[in-house]
Amino acid sequence: MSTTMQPPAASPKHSNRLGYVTADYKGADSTLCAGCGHDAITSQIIKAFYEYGVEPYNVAKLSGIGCSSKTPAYFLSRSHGFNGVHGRMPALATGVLLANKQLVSIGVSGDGDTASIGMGQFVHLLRRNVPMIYIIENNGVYGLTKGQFSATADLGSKAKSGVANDLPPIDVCAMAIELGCNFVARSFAGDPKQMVSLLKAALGHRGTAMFDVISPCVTFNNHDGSTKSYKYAKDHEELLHEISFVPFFEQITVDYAEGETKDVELHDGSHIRLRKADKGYDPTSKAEAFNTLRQCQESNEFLTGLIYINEQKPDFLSLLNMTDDPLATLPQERTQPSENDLREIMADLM
Ligand SMILES: Cc1ncc(C[n+]2csc(CCOP(=O)(O)OP(=O)(O)O)c2C)c(N)n1
Ligand code: SF4
Repeated sequence: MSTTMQPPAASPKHSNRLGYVTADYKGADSTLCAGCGHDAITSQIIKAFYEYGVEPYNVAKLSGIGCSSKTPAYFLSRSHGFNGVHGRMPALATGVLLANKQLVSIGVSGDGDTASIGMGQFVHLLRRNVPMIYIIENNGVYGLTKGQFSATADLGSKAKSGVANDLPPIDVCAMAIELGCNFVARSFAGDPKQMVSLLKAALGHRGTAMFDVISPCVTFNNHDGSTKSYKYAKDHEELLHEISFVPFFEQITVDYAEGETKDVELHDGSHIRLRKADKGYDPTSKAEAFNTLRQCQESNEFLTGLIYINEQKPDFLSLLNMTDDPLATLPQERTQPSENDLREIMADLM
């Protein structure tokens, strides 16, 4: 991964540890509505990848269909990208990582793309623990097709037209934990500090890092009856902890009083440091994660922060016991059986 690379000899003054400037992490100009939460998320992705020091050309950006799925065009223009079919990004991401496990992979999806049309693919991505960051830009509606309710819309929440949603929501965080996902976080597009820390921690995690971000659709879902509006999110956020991220290439020092913080060491040796907000929440306990999510659902609050983490479970690529060299870099003689071997196989079948 990029983290072993040395900075170029002459780095500009404001550059990261690899010698890149923020502009190296930007993409095309956004064509989304002014004020869309998705654009705020794009800015935090740019910041997190810059601060963590990821080699831009070593990144694979993947998405499906929707306003959210357009956003990979707006960050990291020097990386690889594939905008797939609606809801089918997990299969693409799995293929990409099987071919080249050295790539840092980030998928951006919508709540419709993930929890409605793409649900079947999403659950298998989590179950397999495919090593990637998977962001759901969750606005409770299908923004691109003009604001119909998605499967994450809360019961009773209202559409712009005033119609109330009469179906219960799917909580993607609870579902992800249930399916064995080992990094489950939730944030709000209007909280850049929390988002950047969580994204950097996700970069240090090996396995699927599932990140649900409430991202208000200012055109179709930002009114009084909506539970995914900026105002509702600001008024009903239940913050689990304050978060800071300590990269592995810096010396780790503890600057909080004992008993007030929880340090979680990630696979690359970096730390995510959780400073207790109003409760001593333990993100390594599955039972606590479920209970807290359920309590928040009952009180119509939404939890933000690192909801669940487990650094022990092997990811999909380790389980497959693949070659050290990425498949994409192997010469033909290592990927294709010889003519003799093929003849023997054919003879066995006769
Ligand atoms: C197979 C298929 N069915 C339906 C559509 C129409 N469609 C395009 S985007 C979209 C919804 C996207 O919603 P979401 O994933 O929530 O993203 P948002 O636009 O809200 O960011 C739908 C239904 C499509 N493109 N392809
Ligand atoms: S329709 Fe909604 S989700 Fe799509 S760009 Fe506009 S504000 Fe964003």
